[in-house]
Amino acid sequence: MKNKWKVIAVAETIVIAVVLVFIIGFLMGRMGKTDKTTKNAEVAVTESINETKKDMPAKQTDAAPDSQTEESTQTDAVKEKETFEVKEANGNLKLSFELVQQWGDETKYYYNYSVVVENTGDEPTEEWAVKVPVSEDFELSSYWNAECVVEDGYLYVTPVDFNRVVKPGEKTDSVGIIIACKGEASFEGAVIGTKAGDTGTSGTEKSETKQSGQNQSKQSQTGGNAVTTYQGKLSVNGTNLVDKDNNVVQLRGISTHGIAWYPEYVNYDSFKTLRDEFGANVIRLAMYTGEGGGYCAGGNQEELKKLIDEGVKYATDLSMYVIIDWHILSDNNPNTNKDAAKVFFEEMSKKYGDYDNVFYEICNEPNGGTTWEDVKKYAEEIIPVIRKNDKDGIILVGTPTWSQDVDKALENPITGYDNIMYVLHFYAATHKDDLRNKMTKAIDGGLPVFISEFSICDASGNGGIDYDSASKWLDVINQYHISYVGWNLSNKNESSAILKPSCTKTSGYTVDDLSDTGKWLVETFQ
Ligand code: IDC
Repeated sequence: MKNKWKVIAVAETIVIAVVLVFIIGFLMGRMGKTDKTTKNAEVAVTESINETKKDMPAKQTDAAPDSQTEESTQTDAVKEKETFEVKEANGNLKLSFELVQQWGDETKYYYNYSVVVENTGDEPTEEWAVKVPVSEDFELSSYWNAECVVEDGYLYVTPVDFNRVVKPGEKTDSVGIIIACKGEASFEGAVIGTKAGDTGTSGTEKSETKQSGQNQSKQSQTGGNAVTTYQGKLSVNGTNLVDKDNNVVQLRGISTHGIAWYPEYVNYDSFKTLRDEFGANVIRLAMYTGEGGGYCAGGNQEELKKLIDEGVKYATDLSMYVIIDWHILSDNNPNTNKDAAKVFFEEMSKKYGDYDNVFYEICNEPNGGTTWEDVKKYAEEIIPVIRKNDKDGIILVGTPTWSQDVDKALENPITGYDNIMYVLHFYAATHKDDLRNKMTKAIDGGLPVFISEFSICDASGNGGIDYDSASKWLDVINQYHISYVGWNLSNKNESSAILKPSCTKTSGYTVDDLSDTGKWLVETFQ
């Protein structure tokens, strides 16, 4: 019996062993098969990459060597870099596009490039912006570590926070783009500029860009992003402010308080801080005419003009736009001090007729029953005075009811002159849908509108902030690329002042020094 059980036990062990061998064999077979399939897939990928590479235009990375193993294909593609270099701009910025990888078929090629901005100078670069003319079939597939937008035939690359400052000898950190196009990727004509006002002349490419004619701005362009760096001389095209290549430009900045009352903020470092720390590209120099201490109300005219001259100089040195604001208010009607205005603007335009960055705002806020016809009559006397010396500088014309009645200007605009814009002012806690709609209707009707003053509190310049209304205004402003200037640069104890009352600095402001209005405002510049 004992032996019988032994035999059965041995037989059982054999059966189990056979079954196990079978199972293991089966599994091994499966694994081998899987392995083979993967290998085939890899070969297919490799072939398709090699195939693609063979079809690539000559300028692109050469086909991988035939001997290349499957495993190394992708990595080698990464290693092979083709670099498009843009000549140095601004004396210290070098831009290059380094090919990281490419793939695609006959219909479309994808290219992954690193966008490398290198600072070869001694000063940190505080801002940079890249602009590349692109072909019609160009598509931006994805991007990272920078903001990218394609508009009117150009790809714009601007830094996100951690890439804004490029220290001497350093490069941007991992900015990447994936683009798609039908044939060869090209960065011909790419330019790099800085917020400091370098317009990015990078050798011959710039003039090619200009002649390409790809970038005609539409009459009333909305959506997308406008250029917000310094772009040299501007003009009015349809309802837009544009640069010499017809790119739509949006100015974003801050108005001084009355310079008679707060002259201390008109200094180089102050404007530099607004530009570098907060991203402003325009400063408005508000010179009250009617209020006590104002230009036509007992103010020291020579002192006030000296302040304007200094302000213009600082802004110019900093490549910022600057608005000379004849700040009528309690004097209601611009015709009240028309003669003084003529003399003033004659003098200003003589001095600044050749400047690219100076705007003339000829009447801040007509009010007190002043009609558009009154304003127009005044404007038609002041504009020729300016035009005698400054053929094409931008002139901002205020509108009745504290610069709200742009509809009246649309009904009967000033004719016979270029580069005229009409002013709208708003205070978000007071002015809401009605004024917003009035403004968009006027723009849609063809009126170029400039917001040379606004705040997010009520129309007294004080009171509570209405963030909800403010954000609705901002949406419309950006949609229509309207230039906007926030009231006011001072530490006065009122909600519209951008500095806290406790801040006694007159430059070097930080976010902590800003009032709630100031914080909101500079946030919109970023
Ligand atoms: C306000 C100032 C305030 C000053 C007053 C003088 O914020 O400190 O005492 O002017 O009248 C405007 C004017 C602008 C006003 C501002 C706020 O253009 O001069 O500034 N405001 O009231 N229009 C609508 C509002």
